[in-house]
Amino acid sequence: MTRNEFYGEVNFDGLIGMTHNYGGLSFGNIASANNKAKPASPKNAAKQGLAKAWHLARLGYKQGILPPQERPFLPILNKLGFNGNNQQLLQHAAQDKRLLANISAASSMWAANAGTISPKYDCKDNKTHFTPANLITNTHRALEAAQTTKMLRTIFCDEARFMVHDPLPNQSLFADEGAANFMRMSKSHGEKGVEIFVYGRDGFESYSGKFPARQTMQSFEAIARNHQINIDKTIFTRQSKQAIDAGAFHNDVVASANENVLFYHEFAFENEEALKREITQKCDFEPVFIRVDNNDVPIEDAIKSYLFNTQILSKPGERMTIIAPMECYETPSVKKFLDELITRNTPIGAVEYVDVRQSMNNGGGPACLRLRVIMDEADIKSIKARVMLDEGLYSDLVNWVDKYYPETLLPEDLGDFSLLENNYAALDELTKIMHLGANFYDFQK
Ligand code: SUG
Repeated sequence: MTRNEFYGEVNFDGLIGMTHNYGGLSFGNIASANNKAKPASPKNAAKQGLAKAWHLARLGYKQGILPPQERPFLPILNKLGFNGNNQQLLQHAAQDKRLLANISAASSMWAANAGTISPKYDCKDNKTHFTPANLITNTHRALEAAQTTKMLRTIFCDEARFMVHDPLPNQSLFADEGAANFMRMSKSHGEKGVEIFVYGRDGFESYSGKFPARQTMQSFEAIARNHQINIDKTIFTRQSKQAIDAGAFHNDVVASANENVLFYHEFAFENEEALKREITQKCDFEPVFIRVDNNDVPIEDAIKSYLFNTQILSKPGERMTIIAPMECYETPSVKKFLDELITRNTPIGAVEYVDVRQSMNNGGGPACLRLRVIMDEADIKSIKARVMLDEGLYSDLVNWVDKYYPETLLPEDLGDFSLLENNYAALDELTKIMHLGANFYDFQK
């Protein structure tokens, strides 16, 4: 690799699907519960997501896009004993609004939950390993795993470079939510790193909390083994129950890492000091800990604003930039913290605010919307699908959204057969725009 070739982080954002709505489906996710049944705007949602991705691409960061899934997802209904043509199947599902909502969620937009990824620099066989998340804690999310696996294998198709595993077994012991509970620290992205797996519960214990702990220790141990990463450079640490009970259903709601920086709320981990010691011992560089005290930013403000669901981005020769949702700008304690942070002597030197409100209202911030993959130029060139965001793809996708997406959507609209037909037509066209091949979606078979 020559020095002027790119190697570093590529952010793949989930393109928001046209059934985006507020279903109130995620127990323990406060925004999802608070916005249940409010009108959503799929068109605005998709455009906000694309605008965020395009903004980052224009700032000079490598940016990719991941296609949405087909929803409402009818194939599951056959397995549940319903019969008939598509229209009849949808009518059956519409008899039970809860079932309809679960098979209709556009939740694959939150690409941080697509899977856990170990960059090749950490893996024995020098391949980048992916484990798609089984997402079994929530029905609407568990439906994503099969298509996510297919999508990752379609995009990261070069088997000499990428290894896409099957999701872990669908058992509570192996409950897995992917990169939302994973952090990696390294001197720079394109070097060996320390992988930090943050679990919410030990799957063999009985867990009782106000809200579910979605990730088990056993799932992450299995992933670390499958990815063949060096155990001396691996850390397993427990998310605090206090954080989960406050609404941090994923670790990326209270902590985030980028290269040598760990940015976290003081209540994020069960044992902060032990974690810091282990990081210091396992990193072959000086880690920087940016701890946010509850006195400065109460955990409720952190969760409401998604201060830690910001994207911390690196560019060679520059201080890091934080991409924060507008809600951080509007939450006084958080705005004050960020204003001060960039004046302090830390690697973070700038903040940019983006509007992803439609997603935020379902508990998905800027960092939830993206899957981080460390790649070099040759890895990127090996991708055959048209997923790397440039001006041409951005404008094709915006036009596509304008052509098909509804302005507003309520949960009760999901049973409308014309919405399903429109979605199939849209996704059919999308597979051509993004060069995803024939039969990418079940309905195309
Ligand atoms: O799994 N919300 C998602 C939000 C995921 C956020 N991702 C990360 N933190 N990385 C979830 O709870 C709500 C859907 C609804 O209620 O309609 C939802 O699935």
